[in-house]
Amino acid sequence: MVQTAKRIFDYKDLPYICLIFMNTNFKRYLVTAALPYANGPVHIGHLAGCYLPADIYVRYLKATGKDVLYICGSDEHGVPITIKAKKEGITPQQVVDKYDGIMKNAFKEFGIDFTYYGRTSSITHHDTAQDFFRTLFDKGVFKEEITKQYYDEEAKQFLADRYITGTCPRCGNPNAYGDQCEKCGTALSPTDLINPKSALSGAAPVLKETKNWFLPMGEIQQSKDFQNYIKRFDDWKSNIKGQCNSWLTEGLQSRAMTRDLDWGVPVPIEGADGKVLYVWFDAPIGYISATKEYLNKQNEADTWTKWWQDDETALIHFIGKDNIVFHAIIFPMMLMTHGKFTLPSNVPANEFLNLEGDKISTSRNWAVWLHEYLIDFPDKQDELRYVLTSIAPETKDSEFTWKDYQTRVNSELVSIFGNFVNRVLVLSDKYYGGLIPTIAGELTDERLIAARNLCMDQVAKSIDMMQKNLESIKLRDAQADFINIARAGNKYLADTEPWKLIKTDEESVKHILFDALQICAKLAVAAQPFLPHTTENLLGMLNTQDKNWSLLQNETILNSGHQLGKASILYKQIEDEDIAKQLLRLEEIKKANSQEPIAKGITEKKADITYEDFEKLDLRVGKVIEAEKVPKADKLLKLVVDLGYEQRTILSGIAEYYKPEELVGKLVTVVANLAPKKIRGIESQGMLLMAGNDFGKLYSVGPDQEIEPGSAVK
Ligand code: B3M
Ligand code: ZN
Repeated sequence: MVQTAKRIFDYKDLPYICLIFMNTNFKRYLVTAALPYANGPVHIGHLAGCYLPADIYVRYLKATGKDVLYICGSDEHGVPITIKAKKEGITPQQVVDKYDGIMKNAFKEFGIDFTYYGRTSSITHHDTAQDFFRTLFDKGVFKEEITKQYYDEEAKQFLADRYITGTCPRCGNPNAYGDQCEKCGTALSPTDLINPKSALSGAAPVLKETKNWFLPMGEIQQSKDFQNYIKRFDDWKSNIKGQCNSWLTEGLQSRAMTRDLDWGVPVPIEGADGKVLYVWFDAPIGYISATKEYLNKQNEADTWTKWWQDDETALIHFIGKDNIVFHAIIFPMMLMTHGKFTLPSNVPANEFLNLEGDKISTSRNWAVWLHEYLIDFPDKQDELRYVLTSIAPETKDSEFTWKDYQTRVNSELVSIFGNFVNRVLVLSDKYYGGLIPTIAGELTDERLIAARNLCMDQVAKSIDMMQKNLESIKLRDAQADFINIARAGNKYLADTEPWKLIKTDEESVKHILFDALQICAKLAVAAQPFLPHTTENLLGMLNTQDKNWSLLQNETILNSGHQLGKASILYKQIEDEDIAKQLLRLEEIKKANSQEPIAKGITEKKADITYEDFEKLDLRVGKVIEAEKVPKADKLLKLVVDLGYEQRTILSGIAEYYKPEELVGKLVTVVANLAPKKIRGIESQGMLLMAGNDFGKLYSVGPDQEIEPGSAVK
């Protein structure tokens, strides 16, 4: 009997069941957005992925009077930073100092209203991350393991996966990374690579034993605490649930929480010299350290536990889909094994945003950068917020195109929202000198009553739906509901035509404009999560400050006799030229990219030949003594090559890769017995051997020592 009861209802489940049940009734909300790597500027994909949705949600919570912290910061560790430093020829510290400021500023410009934006290079963070590690270490959570890792003997360094390149065993791409082949998408480990090479020195790395500390994820997966925790997934978006469940079904593997690197938070235990915490161990702890830092500055240092270690806090992580496993599984395991922490109540992850038919890519510069957008559209932050929310990749990847941006701004923000507000304010100014009209009694005309009822009904329904969608973090739908409020207002005006009615029925016009002004006031309130700059503008035009969310339930927000402010245009049209300019920019980037090798791979293998086949070739060392461009042939150079026993004229298709003067004096390899061939009227008497794939640069192949021209190559 007891057994049966236990199976149906376990008391230990109680807190989790209640959490789901009370999802909207937490005492406080700790909202985080993924800490971006401080290794580059911010683009629209970042914004749409998590910073904007989290901001909308936070602004909504705040408007409803909730106790909220919105925490973010720069992720300043990990290989992405050291790679960038190497590329720019500066130190990792210089990289993070440079980009931390740039990122912070871009977020601010777009109204991303973090309560606090921290940095993982801060002392508080180092201390917090080290304490966290030590606690887990002391509790015996980690498993010590000795594994073999690639080591660069020249650079005297263990190599992170990204620092090893080699040939992909699957597709033959010679530039695959130690963690992934970007050509065929296969996930790899460094030892899978054929002919591995160190990206630091170019040397072949050797395998060397090293000790690291692993989080035994497979074991933790079996624990009662974890099994209880994952019940929460049922309430989460299906893309997250799906990804997590597939990881869990496969069974989780232990993962090293320390790395042999010199950039990061040093591992705070003995025998760990030269090792740092795995960036995915320290980065999420960044949320905790940023919270602490913020509260320290508020002189409330000891209240951080209230935010992190109290079950009445809703911990909500906004992230992009590539970060799901870290936030939904690994970080919760860390929090859980530490023992005191509250676990995430939701992890709303977005899918990816593409740009004009292609994946956004920093390395290919295929992006709309926020700092560049601001140069071309200096006062159109809300327009971008609006479009990115309209196309938010909430359930699947979505696409930003400039044409669509123009259409959405012009036909929704300008024609519906902006136009409605403008008509109402201009008419009120014209008829009532900018005062909210005083109305007596009710409308009497049946037609007007019907139009009014329809409008009021739609406004109320849209507000109701918007609220529900905001609660369940369906922000794209919520914003559509918001625009529907303006749409209903616009229809009311179109149905009643106050600008005509004024000639015959002044009293009814007062009613209509009174109603319309209340809708404007509601729009100002309702816009605040989505379009914060607009809310401030509109509140100014309405000459009011009050934007508390509860006003949306009031029938009247602005009373008769209230003096309105000065009307101005909320949004301007996006012109065709504006869009053409952006498209041209992308076109140029595409062109520049197509000149580089697009896909990196090796030229196909050929069938075997016999030695006799090979022996037929008369290969000789030659010395280039003259070189010039062939007129009207972009790719051809005309060379005179000395073979010792004679001079030959040879045409070679290498003009894109070599300037004529670079070749003069060079020793090359010539196929000397290739039958002569006329090209562009010139007889080419042989061929130069070149190394390269079917695309990209060609390199001439010659002896690596000075040797007589005419020497045989065999
Ligand atoms: N910096 C990865 C990223 O930017 C990583 C997120 C950390 S969140 C704790 O996608
Ligand atoms: Zn591959």
